[in-house]
Amino acid sequence: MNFFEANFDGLVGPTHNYAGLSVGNVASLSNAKNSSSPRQAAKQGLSKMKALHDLGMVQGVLAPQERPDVYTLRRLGFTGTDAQVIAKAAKQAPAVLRAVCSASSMWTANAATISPSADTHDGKVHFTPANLTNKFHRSLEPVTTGRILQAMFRDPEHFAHHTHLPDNDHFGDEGAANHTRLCSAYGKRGVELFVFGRYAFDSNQPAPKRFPARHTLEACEAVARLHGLSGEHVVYMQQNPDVIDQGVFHNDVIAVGNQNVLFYHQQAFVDKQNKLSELQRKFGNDAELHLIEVKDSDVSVSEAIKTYLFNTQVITLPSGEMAIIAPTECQESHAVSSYLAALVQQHTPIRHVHYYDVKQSMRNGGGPACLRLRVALSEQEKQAVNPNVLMNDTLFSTLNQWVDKHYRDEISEADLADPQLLDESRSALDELTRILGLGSVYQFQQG
Ligand code: SUG
Repeated sequence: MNFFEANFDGLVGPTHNYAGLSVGNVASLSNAKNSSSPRQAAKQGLSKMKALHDLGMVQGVLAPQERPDVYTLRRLGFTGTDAQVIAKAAKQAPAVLRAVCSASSMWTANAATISPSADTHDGKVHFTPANLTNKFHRSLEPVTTGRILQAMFRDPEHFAHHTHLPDNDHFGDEGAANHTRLCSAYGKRGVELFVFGRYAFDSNQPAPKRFPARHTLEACEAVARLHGLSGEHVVYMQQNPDVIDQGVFHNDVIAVGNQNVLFYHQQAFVDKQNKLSELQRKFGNDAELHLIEVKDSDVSVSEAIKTYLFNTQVITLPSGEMAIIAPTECQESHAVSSYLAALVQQHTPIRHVHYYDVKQSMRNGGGPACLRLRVALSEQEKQAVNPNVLMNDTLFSTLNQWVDKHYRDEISEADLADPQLLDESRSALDELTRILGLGSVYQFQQG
């Protein structure tokens, strides 16, 4: 049977803005309060999706969420009409209003953790939305994420959906940003590598001191249990607390993997040698496992954070060769672009580098890999995916026109208080659910 990896990219929502909401994420804090361009952001994202489609990849679209989230403002005691709720929040709690306006669901690497059917006990593809408890603005995402994923992957014969983990920092779960599946081929049972930042129930274990570790070991173990993974095919690795303290808030800022390649920085993990040996043993001998370690002397941790060298997508092209999909920030750095130019000449499956401009997202700490959720599928499972969410030339032009019709060119902090933004956002999303055939996934559509 034919198996491949599909990428579902987050479509940037109409309220995309820079609010400085993510402590520990250097780009988010340093661009706080700058004005943003939702239209340009959405178009940059769509161009990347189209480029991957044109490379022969299966590419899908994951819809954004309804923002501002007036339902949360109501839960927090703001009353009146929607416009009054927003006006009161703007006056009394502007920081809360900024948070409920975030378009952060665009980073779909944090939408959920997915285990393909080859790895799970019942032969279904399993989905667990991430609870994203560590950041208030992101903790608003999982319920709608779950609804959207169910509207995309409906068929219960192939797809199993779980509720997000309990909403508490003990089970802080950031989804696929901290999950990498290594395998000899997409349809063969793989090793699922779960990376966590701290132990929730053992304060004697190492943990960062400056910035939060968002994801716990206990959350990883719970997802592995829910997905029915066998312990012989799972590895848990802890992120080096020192790199979290330098701004590596997710593992996908310092490591990325695909099939038989793990590409990571020298400083990424705690107890690295032992853990990589365990990974090698569990991976088996079906294929050569390429552990590509980038040394400090080649690219420093701070350069990796600035350029997002590891927030690249490593993809397998239809030819079987691998390509790295990198942000233009990598091209602009001498150290990183020379490293990548040398890498594609070496004896590894990675043969090509392609650079794309996703600067609007990068300014909030979201590179190419943050924008995508990977789902390994068989041909039969792909047939069961809602076909309207899959990228093609027509959908690309329809979505570009949709963005032109509904999105603003620019948003500054003051615009978030404009009640008109909610109306614009709702009409955009209402039309989008028809384009993508999602049904009524948003609360405003449910009355
Ligand atoms: O969770 N930024 C996101 C970036 C997520 C990147 N995802 C991955 N690495 N997979 C975050 O920190 C910033 C929003 C603001 O400041 O306006 C933000 O939420």
